[in-house]
Amino acid sequence: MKILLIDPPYNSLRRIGTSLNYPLGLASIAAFLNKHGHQALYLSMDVDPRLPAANTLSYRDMTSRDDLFIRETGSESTNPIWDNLADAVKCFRPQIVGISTISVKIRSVLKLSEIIKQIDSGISVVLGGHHSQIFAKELLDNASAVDFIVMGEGEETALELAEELGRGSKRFDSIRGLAFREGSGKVKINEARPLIKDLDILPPPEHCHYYDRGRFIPVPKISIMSSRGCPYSCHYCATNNIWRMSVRWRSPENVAAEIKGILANQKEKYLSFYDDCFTLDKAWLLKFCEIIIKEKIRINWQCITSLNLMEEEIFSHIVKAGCIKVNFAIESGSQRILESANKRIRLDNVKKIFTLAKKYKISTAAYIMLGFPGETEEDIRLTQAIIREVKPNWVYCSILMPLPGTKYYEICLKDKLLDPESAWRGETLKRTIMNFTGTIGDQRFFELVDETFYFCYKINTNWINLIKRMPVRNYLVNPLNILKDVRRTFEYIKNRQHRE
Ligand code: B12
Ligand code: SF4
Repeated sequence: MKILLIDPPYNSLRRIGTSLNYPLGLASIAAFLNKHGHQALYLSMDVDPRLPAANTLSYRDMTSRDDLFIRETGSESTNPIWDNLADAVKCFRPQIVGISTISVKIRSVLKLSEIIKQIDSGISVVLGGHHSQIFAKELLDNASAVDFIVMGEGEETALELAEELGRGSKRFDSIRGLAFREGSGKVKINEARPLIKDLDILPPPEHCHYYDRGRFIPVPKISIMSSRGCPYSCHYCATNNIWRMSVRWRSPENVAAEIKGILANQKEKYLSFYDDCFTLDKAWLLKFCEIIIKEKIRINWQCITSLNLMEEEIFSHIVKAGCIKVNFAIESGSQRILESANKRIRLDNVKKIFTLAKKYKISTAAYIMLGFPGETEEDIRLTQAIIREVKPNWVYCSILMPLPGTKYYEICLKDKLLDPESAWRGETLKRTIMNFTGTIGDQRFFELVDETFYFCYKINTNWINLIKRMPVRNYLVNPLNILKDVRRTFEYIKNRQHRE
């Protein structure tokens, strides 16, 4: 079967720049389908590095870009992005189109599904990923352009569905992890599919993108994942809706083999590990570092982890294995807020870990978040204070979104802050910055958001940090990054003058 897998547009419709990140879920499904004789490609519709980056924008800018997203996903939109999709479908002529659904993109997903059906009603439209698995019934009841929903981990279910559609026998009842409409129109959600026991059975993600190379010159950031899942359950996080709290690791040898394959085929020598907690299993990590060092695999990389999963021994190993940046989720400088969010870190550890990172010359990024239920202005000041104290090289600030399937979503529903009826079609999350604190008035909250965004830019655009960014940007291998960064620096300066 010919299958087109789509990462739908969101930032590109908001005119916000995103560099090409391989969509690992779609690339993994494509690899699995192709390994079994199908012809699958993916199309990244959310990538345009020419547009301004989100972290150069103010609250007001963000809000106007949300309006743009709402308009461009409406029925009147004539955005060329939809024509590009139509061209791809007419040219590739897939029998199945699979679309990935994170909640903020669901308006795009629904529009894409309709466009596809208008082009050819015989194409099967399949959704998968976070949002569609939570709202499978509502979507199949209301969106006639959607035929199937793959619940949870997608590779095996997608393959069985493609085989069944290929046979034309329409016996979907026995496909575990599938939701669909029966002949009577009634929605049927089949028994859940167990998670894949051994991740090494999956082929490495296949980067087979179908996009118009003429529109821009993408320099892909290479993403990689060595595990699926996280043992924690922070109240704002949706990861375990798919991974169900179990953590599975690929073998270190299998990950090293993927890296060798990347090095053989790509110019890029910098990897981003997107594992939820890359340093969770110390024995695994030390073995992985040992292989990278022993086999002289020359690669630089970054990872994301939790502060309570770091110690000096880990720093000393990862640095030798090429790690040059670690992203830490601090989230809040208020221990009370961390506890209320079920975030298992102790702030007294933060300073120690950042000092160790400096000792091992590893760049650091800190994720922070504003807008926790119950958060006060004082808590936000504590978050700014901890960042001032530990001085990361980057700070990424986001505003809490009550994502479906999380504890905060339940709380917001209970407090009638969200409308359960319209959540399936993305009405509840169509704005990036909303105030769910319940303690700070809207106007003050948005002022604090703006102030903190600006506080972050100042750190991110500090000259010393720009210089420290150089190894991560890998200028020797990707000279185009120099142009991109010069342009971005001008954007920062322009915004800064405008805001000061
Ligand atoms: C890497 C990542 C990013 C990268 C994206 C890079 C990229 N394009 O790959 C960046 C940093 C840009 C990012 C941004 C955001 N992200 Co993000 N991200 C992740 C992360 C850590 C890994 C994603 C991944 O590759 N997973 C690995 C693959 C194998 O899993 P998967 O994508 O879920 O796919 C599997 C199944 O879901 C299913 N499946 C998925 N799609 C489809 C489609 C079909 C047709 C089928 C059959 C099956 C299927 O099968 C796949 C294979 O088993 C996840 C958390 C996580 N651990 O998954 C959060 C996550 C997906 N992100 C999330 C969010 C909220 C965001 C932002 C909205 C944050 C923000 N406020 O700005 C933005 C959106 C920006 C955008 N334009 O997309 C949420 C989504 C929850 C939700 N309900 O929507 C998650 C779960 C994080 C969380 N902790 O809650 N993100
Ligand atoms: S925020 Fe991080 S640590 Fe918390 S549940 Fe999500 S992935 Fe796990």
